Amino acid sequence: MREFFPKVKKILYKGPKSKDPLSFKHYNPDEKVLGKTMAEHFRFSVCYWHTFKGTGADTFGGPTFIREYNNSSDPMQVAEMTLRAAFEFYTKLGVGFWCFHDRDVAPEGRHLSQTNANLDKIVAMARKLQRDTGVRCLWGTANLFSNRRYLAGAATNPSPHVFAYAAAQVKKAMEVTKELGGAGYVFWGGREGYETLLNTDMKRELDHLGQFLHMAVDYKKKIGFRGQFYIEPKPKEPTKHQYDSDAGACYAFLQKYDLVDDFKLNVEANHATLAGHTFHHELEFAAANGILGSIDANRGDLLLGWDTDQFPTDLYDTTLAMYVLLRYGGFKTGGLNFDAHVRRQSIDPEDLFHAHIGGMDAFARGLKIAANLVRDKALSKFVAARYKGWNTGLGRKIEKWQMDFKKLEKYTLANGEPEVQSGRQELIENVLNEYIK
Ligand code: XUL
Ligand code: CO
Repeated sequence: MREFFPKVKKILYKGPKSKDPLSFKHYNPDEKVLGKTMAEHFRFSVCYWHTFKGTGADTFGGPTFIREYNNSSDPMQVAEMTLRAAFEFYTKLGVGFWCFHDRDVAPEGRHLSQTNANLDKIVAMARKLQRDTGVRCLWGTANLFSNRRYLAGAATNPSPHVFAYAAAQVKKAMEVTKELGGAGYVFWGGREGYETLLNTDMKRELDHLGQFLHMAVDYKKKIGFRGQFYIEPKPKEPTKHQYDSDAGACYAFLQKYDLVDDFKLNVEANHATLAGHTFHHELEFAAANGILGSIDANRGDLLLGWDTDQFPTDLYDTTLAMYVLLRYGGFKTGGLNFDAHVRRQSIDPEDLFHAHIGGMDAFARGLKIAANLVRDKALSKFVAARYKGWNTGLGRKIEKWQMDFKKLEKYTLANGEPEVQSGRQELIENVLNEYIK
């Protein structure tokens, strides 16, 4: 079998002292942390679009990466070689999952039926590769944003014909995700938003999006696809404003359109910061409302205002993400998908390995630190102390709905001025720093 990454052997855990850049220093898949192995905690996934279809191109210049698997003028041959390279990569890296868009894996044909036939051919190959390697599909999705027809959105397009095309595409993408045993299916509203309100009927567009997602739920039931549906919040880019702007907006949308039982969120780090939130905030909001499903792991650049999708290396971010996950019981259907790409100058195939190894090690360190925080109640004891008034007396009565405004006024008149307490922010930040090692 032809190898596409001949310089790289299986990546092994060699411990923190290892000087081998192609080894894990912290991610040890079989090591147990709080009762589960690291592999079970993370359910790491590699994304197809950035890792195998990324070219290094940016707005100012064309491709910089030269890949062996791209070396053919026949798009289907490229698709087949790329798929083989991808499964070689997953196996050598030792991840259990992969994620894809329909158009990442197979090229579009002249019309939809040709496109679907291309997809079927590649999906049959992928099924076999999954069986041979044991690598599974975390989620599939449809690319409803690259083709010219989607310039004004897909489900929120002013044209019902485009809405129909998008439905046909999602129908097929769901079918192939089911065929691959996908644990989930993602809806990222790539262009579901607007460039200017001056030409936009916002209410109608939102209603159409709600209707589209209901049709997807109906079809899911019809074909017996058991994967979890996710919405992936992102506030802008490519459009000026996207309707799924953050976890809060998604939750309100799902509730309004009666979709909350059928969807969870796929929270992405760089999308959180674009929305003016921390990754921690978006995860905590989603988890607290019971809709945290999966994670797209990456990182932005504080000095740049766009979605740079860099590999995660920040230990505060990975620690706090794992701290949320641990406290809310971890992934069920979801996993940690690296929706991240190497920089334009990182042109060697080995750079793809360095990037993923770094991300996996950063999360492994984050997990261990978060487990120590949980075990020692290092942060939660401050939170518990801060809210202890709600466990007895007045607080307990309020939470049990035994009080109303009149009774609260009576209490206040009888008890005078409330005591105030320190929030201890600096102390708690110091405690967190003691754990980050
Ligand atoms: C875009 C993005 C997507 C989704 C899948 O910013 O994150 O790649 O994850 O469509
Ligand atoms: Co993403």
